[in-house]
Amino acid sequence: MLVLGLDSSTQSLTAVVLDAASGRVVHQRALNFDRDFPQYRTRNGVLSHADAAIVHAPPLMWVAALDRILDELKDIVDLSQVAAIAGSAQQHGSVYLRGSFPEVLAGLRPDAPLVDQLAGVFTRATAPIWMDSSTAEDCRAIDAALGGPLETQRVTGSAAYERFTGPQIRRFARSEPGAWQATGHVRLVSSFLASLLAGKPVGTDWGDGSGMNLLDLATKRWHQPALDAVSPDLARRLGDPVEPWTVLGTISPALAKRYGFVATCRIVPWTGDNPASAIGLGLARDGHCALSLGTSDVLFAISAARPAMPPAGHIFFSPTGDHMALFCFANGSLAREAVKDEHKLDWAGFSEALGRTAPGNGGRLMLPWFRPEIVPKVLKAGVVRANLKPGDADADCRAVVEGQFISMRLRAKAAGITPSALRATGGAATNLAILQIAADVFQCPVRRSNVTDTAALGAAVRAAHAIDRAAGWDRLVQQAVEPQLGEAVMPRRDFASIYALLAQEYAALETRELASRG
Ligand code: XUL
Repeated sequence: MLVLGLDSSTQSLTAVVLDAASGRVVHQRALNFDRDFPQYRTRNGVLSHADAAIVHAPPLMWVAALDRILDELKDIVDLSQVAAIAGSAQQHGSVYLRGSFPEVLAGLRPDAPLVDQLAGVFTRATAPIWMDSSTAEDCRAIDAALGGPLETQRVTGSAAYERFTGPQIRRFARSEPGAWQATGHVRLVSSFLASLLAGKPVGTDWGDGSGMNLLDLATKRWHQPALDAVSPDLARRLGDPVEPWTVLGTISPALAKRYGFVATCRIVPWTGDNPASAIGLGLARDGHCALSLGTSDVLFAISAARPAMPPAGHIFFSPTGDHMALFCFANGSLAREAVKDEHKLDWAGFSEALGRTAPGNGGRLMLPWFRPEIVPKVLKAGVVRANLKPGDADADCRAVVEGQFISMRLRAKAAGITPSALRATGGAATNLAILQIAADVFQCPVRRSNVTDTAALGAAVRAAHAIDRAAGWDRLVQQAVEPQLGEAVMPRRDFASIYALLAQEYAALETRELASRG
């Protein structure tokens, strides 16, 4: 028996097929949006806009990618053996659909491309995604309606954040009231794609739902005052929140026929890429922590009890139902790449530069705000350099990476998180020089996963869990995840005091800079 996990991230769609009994990865493949779907004109998976704060992507591109990857898979894997499908997607992005969405899904035909059948169903051709920071006004309004940012955070797990879905929906509703009136359904990227597979609109799981500023963490239901602060009559457009491990139903008959799935193939709710990655990295227990070094850099930790978070942090739910403390940094790979490109290096050259420079970088520091930053909140991009000479490529490479990890360490400390070990995923986790800096800054061992997309692996493990809950997370993780972990990169204790000092200097520089920006 097989299970399928899919991950629709910012830049690509990945599929992982697992043998459910042994946990062995049978097949893995990925499509890159820019390369494989040039007709949608994205760059790094997003559409450019004259206003840098506005970042959208075309939902039809995600549909085209889902159609293509299933079509390719059917020629390689016997899809009739797939007992369940789960998935994950970039968090926070929202898709706006006509009232006819259920009929369109129910009426899908097996013989025509999905994009042709769905083209008319959107009330908004593009979907705002997590990189969008255009909703400052909406955040203020939501926080004010709920009694201030701390109260919004207490109820929903996060203060109102620009990229979160509640503020994004609010902006759309007030700036395009006609299109909003025509909108019968709003879904996250995750619940939109799950709806296609299920052949009916499905609800949003708690894990991804907690990235909306709309879910009451205590009741796991929508928080009516938050809905009211966004738009009247929002609840019916969202559908009910769903348990992450529930089975939503069986696959759409049209898709079963199109790709050769059996009619009984179960559809499990999709979640966010970070909650799915938590499982794909084996974070099934209280206290487990990980770094995801992708388009965004993310630090997350699993906590059975609700963690006390500083204002910049978020509390989501992991697929096990535990809490998941999370900090998301917009300047992840993008910032590393900007430094690499500025000095005309390739990744090998970048790593050599890290090797040539000493931990602590002689006190040279960078606040790597190449684009608006989420943590700390920086709405206008602008890199800050201290003691760095222009053109010093080696020092710049170390400064960007050290700055990123020091910033993470500061937030972790503020949340009472002191990792005793870290797991790492994302493109940059393949770079041992970068992982060594993470180990030195956090002063703990770091193990990376050898799987390119741990969210897709986590999704496949979730599919296996949904069909055999008795197996329990520990056994599934042991079988499917542990064999994929690489050797630990060990911290060098000699550098503990250097990084303690540098962290203080970084914090002081950041405080000064934020104060000067007002
Ligand atoms: C998390 C966040 C990003 C996206 C990236 O809050 O915004 O990590 O999930 O896909």
